[in-house]
Amino acid sequence: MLEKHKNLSSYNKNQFSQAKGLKIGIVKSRWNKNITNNLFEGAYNTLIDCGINKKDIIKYEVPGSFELIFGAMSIYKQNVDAIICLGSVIKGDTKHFDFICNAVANGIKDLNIKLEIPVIFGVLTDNNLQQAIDRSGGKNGNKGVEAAVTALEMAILNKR
Ligand code: DLZ
Repeated sequence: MLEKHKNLSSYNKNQFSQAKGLKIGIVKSRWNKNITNNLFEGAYNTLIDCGINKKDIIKYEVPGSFELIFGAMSIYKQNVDAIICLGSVIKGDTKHFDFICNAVANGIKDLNIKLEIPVIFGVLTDNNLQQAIDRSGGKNGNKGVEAAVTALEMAILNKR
């Protein structure tokens, strides 16, 4: 079980010496934008820190997490080496949370089967706003950083 306050966002950039020249797509959802903007910042800064050129980071924005799948399909046409999907779904009073979470997780899984590049699930699925804050640059790190690190590792693996 995840330690309650563990920060999982540390990485060693030396392991990404082969990342130079990779082209990475980031699709970010606008819903809960204070959270997703922080996820984006974490992912973007991590890519730059690991040697990705600014011009090789392609950014798309979509209305909500449900649209991340279509957004990823569109960004794929830009010949990217990996796609990072960033969203934040926060539980409300209805079943919407379950439908969106399941659809997005399954949709991104399907893209990983269909496309020949990795598509990373950087979507927070939290019970409340505080959990989302804690995981988007708060005490539990930044899921955007983790998504970027995962994208680089998988893109390098795919190039071998
Ligand atoms: C409708 C909706 C709701 C209730 N909650 C969220 C959320 O917490 N996070 C999120 O990313 N999107 C949410 N949406 C919007 C849906 O993802 C989608 O944009 C709409 O259902 C339109 O397809």
